[in-house]
Amino acid sequence: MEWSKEKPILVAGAGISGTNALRLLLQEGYTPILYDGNPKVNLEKVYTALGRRDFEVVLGDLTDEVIRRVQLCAISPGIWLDRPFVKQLRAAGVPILSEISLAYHFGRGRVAVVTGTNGKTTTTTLIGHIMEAVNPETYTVGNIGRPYSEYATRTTDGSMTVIEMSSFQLETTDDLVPDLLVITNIRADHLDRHGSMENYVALKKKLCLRQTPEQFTVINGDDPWLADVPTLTKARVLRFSSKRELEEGCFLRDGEIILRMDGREFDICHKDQIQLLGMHNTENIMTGVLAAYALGAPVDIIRRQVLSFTAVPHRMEYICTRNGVKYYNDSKATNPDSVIKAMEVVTPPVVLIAGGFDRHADYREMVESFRGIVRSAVLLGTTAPDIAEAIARWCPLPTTIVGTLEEAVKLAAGQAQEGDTVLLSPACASWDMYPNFEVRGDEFRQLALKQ
Ligand code: UMA
Ligand code: ADP
Repeated sequence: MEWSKEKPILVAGAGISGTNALRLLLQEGYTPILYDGNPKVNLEKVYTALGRRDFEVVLGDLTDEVIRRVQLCAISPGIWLDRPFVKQLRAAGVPILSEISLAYHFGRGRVAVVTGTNGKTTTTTLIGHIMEAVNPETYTVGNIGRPYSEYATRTTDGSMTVIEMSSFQLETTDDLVPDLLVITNIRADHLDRHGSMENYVALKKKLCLRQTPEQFTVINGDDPWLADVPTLTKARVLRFSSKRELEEGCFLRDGEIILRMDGREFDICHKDQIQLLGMHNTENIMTGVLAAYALGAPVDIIRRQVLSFTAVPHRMEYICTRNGVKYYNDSKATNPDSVIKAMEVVTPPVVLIAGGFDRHADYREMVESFRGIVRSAVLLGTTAPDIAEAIARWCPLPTTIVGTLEEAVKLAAGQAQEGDTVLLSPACASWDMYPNFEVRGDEFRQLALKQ
């Protein structure tokens, strides 16, 4: 589809997606209008990032006059599609596309998309880490915190773009057909926004529907939610499994990560040689191995890059040891399932700091995983009372509710005994108290270092 350079393009959201979408459109000679629902949004930040202020800005409510003028809207992922202005744009026939779709319009070269509920960032980063060693023109972008729009015009026919995509971004991405799609796993998440598990699962799978036979979809072969993927896509489906040997794909044999493809078998390394903790990370490594192989990476480079790959910040990130107590930052654990994973790898006893933005999750399974591991819990944020109630009901242990992360770390440091671990693994998004999980994790890191 051709877009007019004269008719305005609405960029909704003045965060990092919107700012970079705006930059891209201005660079390419289009006429963007920046819109943000928050009348007090910090525009200076946008102006400084772009080094210019010669574009129209609308804050607060979007008027009919603006709606009539625009040809399309590039929307930031944090904006829910049930917002009145989105409905008004749709009623006026204005196409709504994600910032990812906008960038894809300008991007070139091959594209790999990584989605799924958990492990997206780790897997995306690993695929990027392997592919960089094969092709210096590799870009790792998307929900990982680096908007695709910032890099799209740097890509060439020879480049490789690895995009982490959230369900929010997938909602308004219809035109992107990835050369390789990864779906790491599916668990209930973001159901407040997507309404039902069916809607959420359909979003995670939607990009495989238009793939062609020379393309690839990599899936978790043990995930029942993904069992129908081969019937949905024409792409070649590759599986990984941490539970059983596969005829083709990537799996574990006596702790060795085995890649079995095209009639050959490669021993990548032993799982204990990986510098990341836990079976879920072994799965992430297997996903990355399979994806990189499908993208044409030689096995010796895959092996070398897997062995040199280290933890991503905010994901079971070791911070320091103070008075014999180890501090770990798992701020990116924004749902109960991620906390269960943390319980599998952490060294007990644990003083757990949890709680945050309310997405009406069910905490029962999570608090049951605390048994024998968590010494005490320090809770904060909107969900603190709900988690406290779940603990009292399913796994009684000393629990305190506090108002700030500073109080939480101080209290946790006081409760921890030598040899314990203080772990921030919130089970919730940060948005009730912080702009994002990185700010929350960075604050935790600072506080831990002060103990
Ligand atoms: N806004 C409105 N109206 C609304 C909601 C928001 O105008 O109804 C405005 C806000 O006032 C604000 C702007 O939109 O100025 C923020 O946009 P945004 O929330 O989309 O944030 P960005 O800074 O653009 O960051 C987004 C992703 N954020 C979300 O999906 C909430 C980042 O993922 C992503 O890294 C970034 O784009 C680059 O692609 C964060 C995230 O939490 C890390 N993702 C979720 C997750 O991983 O679970 C999905
Ligand atoms: P995402 O980007 O999908 O949120 P990350 O790679 O950032 O995933 O990891 C976030 C958290 O999710 C980790 O701290 C860990 O607790 C959990 N996690 C990571 N990989 C997996 C996996 N393969 N299966 C289940 N949980 C995982």
